[in-house]
Amino acid sequence: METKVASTRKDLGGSLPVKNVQKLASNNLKEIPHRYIRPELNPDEVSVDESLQIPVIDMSKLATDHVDNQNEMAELHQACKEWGFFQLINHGATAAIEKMKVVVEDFFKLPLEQKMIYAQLPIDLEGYGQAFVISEDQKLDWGDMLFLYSLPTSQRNMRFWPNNPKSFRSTLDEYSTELHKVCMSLFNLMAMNLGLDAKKISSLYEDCVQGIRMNYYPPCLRADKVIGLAPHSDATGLTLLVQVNEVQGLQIKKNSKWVPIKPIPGAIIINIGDVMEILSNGEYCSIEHRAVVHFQKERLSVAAFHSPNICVKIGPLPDLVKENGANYKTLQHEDFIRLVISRKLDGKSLLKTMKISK
Ligand SMILES: O=C(O)CCC(=O)C(=O)O
Repeated sequence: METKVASTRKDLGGSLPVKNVQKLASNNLKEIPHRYIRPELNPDEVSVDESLQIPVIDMSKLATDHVDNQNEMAELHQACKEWGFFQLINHGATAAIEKMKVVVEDFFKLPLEQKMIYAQLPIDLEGYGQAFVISEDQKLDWGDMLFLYSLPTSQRNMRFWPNNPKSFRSTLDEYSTELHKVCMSLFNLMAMNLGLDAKKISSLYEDCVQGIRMNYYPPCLRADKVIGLAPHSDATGLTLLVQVNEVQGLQIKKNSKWVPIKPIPGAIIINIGDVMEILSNGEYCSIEHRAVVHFQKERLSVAAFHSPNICVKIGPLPDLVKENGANYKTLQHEDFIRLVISRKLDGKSLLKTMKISK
């Protein structure tokens, strides 16, 4: 199927340019500029229950011929329904992930002017900069990012793909392929768990849009007052997140508290996005999450977002609309993306817009 992604992507909107945070943080600031200060942050909202952790799913046990297959499939279904997040182990993408971590760290170590070669353009989300800045007085995140569309391959804009470090492009290419494979396998398993034909969901992702967001969060002396990435749910189908260094920072909302996630070395953190919640008519849940920063150490992560083909309408799958009817509206994919890009990151507000009140 031919995709229309690149031809439409440019006029879907972008983000206002803001200061580079890595540079700002390197200035030995005595005071943090007020646009980064978040008065609403409340340490009491962070869970201290160490036993509360997202489920761990073993991909090798999801193989049809594995003795634990049925159990693990049930665990996966439960994780998607109850948590919207899980850690995936034995996924087969370890080599690609390890190489990716190296080039991402090396990229963010480059001098600013070398990174700025790949800076975002005003009407485009791709490139080095920040996303979801829509007004001059909006609070800002304590972090920079490099965002690239990696799939479909025909639509890559190499203008934004760093060739420093030298192996960046080939490494990202391999990473994109390996994570896409994992994602498609998960879609097939999720479809079966939802009582659908195995290919029902993955077929919507033929020539899917994969975007890779590399996050760099500098240390901040007032880490208690700033946020690395504001609370949001992902406007995609599935996100595959890899923590690059050993510094933790991901927190997810559970029972009105922020639960700090402890990544298992080598695991991929998977989360259900808004599109998957909508397709499943609400059976699977997209969970609000945020990234906090460390007061002394930098933190890096890589998120791979997977959205259906741009020709696919975003709405509940007819097979999953039961007697109570559709719980979400159906939109053309491009209209859905426009809605996403025109907003600042704001918890689950996008899903509220899509929900049908009953
Ligand atoms: O850095 C993290 O752990 C979270 C990243 C994330 O949520 C995103 O890039 O959308």
